[in-house]
Amino acid sequence: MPVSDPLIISEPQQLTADLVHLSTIIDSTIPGWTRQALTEADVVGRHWVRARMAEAGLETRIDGAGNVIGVLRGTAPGASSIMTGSHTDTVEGGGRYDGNVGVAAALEVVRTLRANGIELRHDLIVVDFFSEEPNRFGISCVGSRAMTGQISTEDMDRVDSEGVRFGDELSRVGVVPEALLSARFDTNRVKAFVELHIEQGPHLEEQGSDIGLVTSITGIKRFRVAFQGQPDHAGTTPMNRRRDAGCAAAGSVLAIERIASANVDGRGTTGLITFSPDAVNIVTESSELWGEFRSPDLDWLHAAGNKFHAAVHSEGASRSVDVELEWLPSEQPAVMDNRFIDISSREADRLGLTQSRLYSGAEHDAAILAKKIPTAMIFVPSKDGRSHCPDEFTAEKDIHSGANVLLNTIITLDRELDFD
Ligand code: HGY
Ligand code: MN
Ligand code: MN
Repeated sequence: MPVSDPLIISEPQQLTADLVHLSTIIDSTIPGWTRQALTEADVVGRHWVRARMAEAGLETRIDGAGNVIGVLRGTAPGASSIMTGSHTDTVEGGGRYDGNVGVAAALEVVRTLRANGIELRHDLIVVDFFSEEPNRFGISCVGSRAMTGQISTEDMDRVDSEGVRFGDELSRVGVVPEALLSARFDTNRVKAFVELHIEQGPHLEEQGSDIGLVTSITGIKRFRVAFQGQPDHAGTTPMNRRRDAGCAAAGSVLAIERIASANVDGRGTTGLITFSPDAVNIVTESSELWGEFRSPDLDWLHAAGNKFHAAVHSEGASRSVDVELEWLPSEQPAVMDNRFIDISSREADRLGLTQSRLYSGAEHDAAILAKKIPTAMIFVPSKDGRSHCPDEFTAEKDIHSGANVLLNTIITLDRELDFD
């Protein structure tokens, strides 16, 4: 097979313009760039993405799980597909690049293929996955889980701290739970998934690499802990007569830090904590804590979970505080496909880009899809390793380099791998 020069994306300014436009569809009452799933801004954003897909020449639809899908038909009727994409929902007060880069770059890949008259043999499916970031019901990657049958009826019954049911909240934004649960793809027909994403950490910048090739994606164990003590007067109740739920929660926060710090790849975070009542002169009656452990090592994650279970019960028992520990939907570490990594590596070389291999400490739809479909991820550097904050930044030239690697990886996958 003749090896031609790598293709270069045709309209990098369009890719940049798409990112700029997406950054205007936000909840402007919150500092940073906020387009959280289950909000109006997210609905508007995803419809805008669908319109851009149609302009790029894709057949578009929104599936039962809220995923925005565009298909560029291949030349071999009935051939299996290659999939790419990412997400456009953000965390609260997040940045402009997390997820958005992978969706905007996928659109530019399609425009470039068409502008150069290149027809793939396989269908190319571009997806803006619904609700990638963890929501207040403790569920992340909702769209990719639905697409691959990794979400259940029980998940629809999860409630937030106000008692609102997840299934009801989905319906409010037009995603019908029954349709979500049956939005499953025939994953045997999708032979490759490739996602471009910002690194969200400092490794590439430290290494001076243009491109990151992901070897595996971290596993995650998320939890919610409810502590139930007793409200008492803050001045008259001796310290040894208290059932202080706040202190049990505080001890558990420090246990998370202690457990995770004991391992170089261990991560432990308390993301949310509440005390009730909300008063300076009442001993805390109840407290709720949400957090997570992460590691690429499944055995470490299990061990961290066991240590945390022991720690929260000991923090409660020593204060006569009742403890309820709930494990939320978690994710096992995901391994990327070595053949695909090698193809992206070759393409990065041909494009004259420097590269490193690394594991991802961030979660991605790719981790969900990798459980069913051979998958690869391409990273581009994040300034100062910052992400999930308004300062998140990736230089335009790095995004364009990443889009070029994505483009040529897809072309090579289409040509080299025998999918059928
Ligand atoms: O939470 C994560 O790691 C990802 O950014 N959703
Ligand atoms: Mn994120
Ligand atoms: Mn992301």
